Amino acid sequence: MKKVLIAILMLSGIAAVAQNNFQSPKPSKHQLAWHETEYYLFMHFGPNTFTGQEWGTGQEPENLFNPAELDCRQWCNTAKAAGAKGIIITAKHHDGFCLWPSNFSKHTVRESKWKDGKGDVLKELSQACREAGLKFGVYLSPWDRNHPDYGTEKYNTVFAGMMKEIFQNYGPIWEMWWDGANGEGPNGKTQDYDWKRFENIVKQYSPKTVVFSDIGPDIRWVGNENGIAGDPNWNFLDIEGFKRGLGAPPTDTLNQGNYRGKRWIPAECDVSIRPGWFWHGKEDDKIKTPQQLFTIYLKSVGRGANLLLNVPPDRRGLIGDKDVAALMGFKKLREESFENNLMMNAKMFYQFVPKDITFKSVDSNGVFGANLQDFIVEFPQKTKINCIVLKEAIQFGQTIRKFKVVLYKDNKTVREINGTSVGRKRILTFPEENITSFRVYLEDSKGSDNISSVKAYLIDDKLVEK
Ligand code: FUL
Repeated sequence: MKKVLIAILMLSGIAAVAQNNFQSPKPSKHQLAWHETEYYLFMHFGPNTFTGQEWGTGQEPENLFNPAELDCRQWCNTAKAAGAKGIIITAKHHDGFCLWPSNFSKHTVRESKWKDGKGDVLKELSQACREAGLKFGVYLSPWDRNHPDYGTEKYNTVFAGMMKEIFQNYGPIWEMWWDGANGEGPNGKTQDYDWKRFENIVKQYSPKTVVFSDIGPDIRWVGNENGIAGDPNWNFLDIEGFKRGLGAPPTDTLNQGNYRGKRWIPAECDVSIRPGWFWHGKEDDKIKTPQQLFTIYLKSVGRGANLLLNVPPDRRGLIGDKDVAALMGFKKLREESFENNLMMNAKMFYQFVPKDITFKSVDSNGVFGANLQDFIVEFPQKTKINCIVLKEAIQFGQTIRKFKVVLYKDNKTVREINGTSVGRKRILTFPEENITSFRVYLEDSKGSDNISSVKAYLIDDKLVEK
């Protein structure tokens, strides 16, 4: 019954709007689940935490690493309370130091005096994440400034072996992060990575893991480290002829994706809560404010991407109070902004043929699962709004290319907003208007496009992007 209804809606939609002939790629099951995680934390932690550097040379003595109060439960409690869905940890940064006692390296926690060489950050964090119901992800830098085999074919076996250890001993691994930075190793040589082999290891040992890199295969870098997705932001990328690292697509392509790209490789926005990726005491007073984080949220999640926010543990092995306070303030702003959906008392009308202005009321609570391409929302009385949140049913692909929102006050247009991509979530903000109704319609459609949800809010004026 429901299927028939949707089919009728889809057919009617074809007549209503201009058509494009784009056959959208679709997300895999694991990518779709990844989209729903929306916001999660990054943690840069290692010798740099103790030296004050951002890129360690790989020559740092292992004993430097000694986080005497390390408590991964505190990290997880913080992430949970912040509303983040998971944690991705730098298991090995460019300095080559492994936060687990890898059999493929002599530069690890085992060689440090921390817990007399018996400590294992990946073990503690993977367990704490499991207990807290958080996803657990691993950043593993291919570039290694310490490993003696770096720059030779042997290093590919080292990297593959490290991945296997991680999958087998600390899984399930939700996301694997391959950094694109790639310089010289300790002997001045660069490495020719065997990416095919690395990809096969994921397929063989952890097929549910989603892999991030400049070119996926599952998730792409957004092209900047400011947490800002493109507008538009297409979930597609063409990767033929491109490589990870130096051969990556141009950053503006990564930022916006390819309009008619052949693969579903959505963007993840990585950004740090502090100027640096690692904890540095001198940056304790440079932590982003809740309001700055909210603006980043609007420009990442609000443009259909995911937000990976870096919150680095300090030398004690704890997340500092000031970072925690900023995270909680950010959570509060999200809650306050989106707790009161003004659509709850509104009436929805949809129309399929623009010339035939006969509307039918379909729903009164403003949230719906049907395919919609053109509809009007009517409030019972004048209502102040400055934010509309649209969602596209991305399990069927991303086909909305162009849309328009028109705000009316007593049948007079007071504002028009033109948009392009919607994707998983599109948060539109605009100066506050006191309106009686608004219309949303797609101007370039394949007929199977669908907005799966619409919500309207009045958020704090200070937070609105004008
Ligand atoms: C970059 C690295 O060089 C930075 O140190 C940091 O890890 C960032 C997330 O990725 O490529």
